[in-house]
Amino acid sequence: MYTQAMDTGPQEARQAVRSAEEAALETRFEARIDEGGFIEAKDWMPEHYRKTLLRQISQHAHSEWVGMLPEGNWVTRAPTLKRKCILLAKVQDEAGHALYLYAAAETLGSSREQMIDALHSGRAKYSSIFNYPTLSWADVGVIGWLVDGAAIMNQVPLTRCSYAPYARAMVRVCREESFHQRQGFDSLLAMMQHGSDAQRAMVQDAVDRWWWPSLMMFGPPDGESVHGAQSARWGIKRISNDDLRQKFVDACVPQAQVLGVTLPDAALKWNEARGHHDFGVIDWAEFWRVVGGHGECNRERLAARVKAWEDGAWVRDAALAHARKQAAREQAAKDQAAKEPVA
Ligand code: FAQ
Repeated sequence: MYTQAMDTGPQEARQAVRSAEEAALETRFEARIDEGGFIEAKDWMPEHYRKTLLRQISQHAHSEWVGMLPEGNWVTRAPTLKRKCILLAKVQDEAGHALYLYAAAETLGSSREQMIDALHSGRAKYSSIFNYPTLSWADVGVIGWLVDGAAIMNQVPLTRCSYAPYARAMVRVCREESFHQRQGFDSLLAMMQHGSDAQRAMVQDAVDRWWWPSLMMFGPPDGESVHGAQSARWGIKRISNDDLRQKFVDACVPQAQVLGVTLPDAALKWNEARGHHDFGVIDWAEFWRVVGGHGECNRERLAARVKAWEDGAWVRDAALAHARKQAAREQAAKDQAAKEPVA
């Protein structure tokens, strides 16, 4: 094959040599994936692998970024100073997660501006869960318990993702998410054990509204997951959408018992033969409606993000102007030092 290519024109010959080189690189890449190794930002990778990661990591970053809004809504209305401090720290953590993830996505060749523009123009996705409203203080606890709980279930396997910058970001994110999950559970437990009947009813109402959307966070059923099989083959996703969802349901049932809340699913019951809980049918039409931009809060969430970005333009401009001045001062000092005679 190589010799045949050499017989053709110079352009085709170059292409054939390049593709022979690429084939060798691809073989090395596949071998590294097969042995469970990691790919670093500067390593060669197939274009489809790069694009898949960029899609998933930027969506993940957008989710953390938009995910600050539903809880941020309650910072000024937290019931005690302690809960307000915890909530402020949590919302700041989510901003930090978005920043690690945008930085990881940037290693794949997209700029922060391009990603933000894709989010603001509605071209990029973010998790469906953040398009539901936070109607009461109990929603904040339930987000910690269920939403952060689902996020951890999904993200712990991502600490072993084949793309090393994403895997490393996930280690820190998961540590913080597990703290978030526990603060949510603790807040709900306080209301359930020491609260009034009205507060207990408020917790149950929040659980009723957030349970099914939390199950949707894991994505469509495996049979309809467009990217699932290829991402599993590349070691990006280590556990499938349905298997993660099942693990989440199994973990939540005993936690709900400790809290004293009822999960809103009449079909939920232990299946001895499977060693798992059976659960009811998810409303996938609702999921796709929300993903498609028609959830209760899609418009409000995007408008809030765009406004924050526009309102913050002067801060970015000031930071850039400061950096430019600093660099000019450092350069002037270096130039001056170069001019001074050596003693
Ligand atoms: N919402 O073929 P698959 C958090 C899309 S962070 C919206 O199965 P894939 C922290 C999917 O993108 C929560 N869209 O896709 C926090 C694809 O569309 P595309 C976010 C969804 O990528 C807590 C199409 O459906 N976590 O909560 C959703 O293999 C509290 C077909 O789906 C992550 O992003 C959805 N729920 O698997 C913050 C984790 N599900 O791209 C604040 C990383 C699916 O072709 C407060 N991401 N889609 O246009 C992942 O693990 C994966 O991307 C999945 C989807 C599992 C989400």
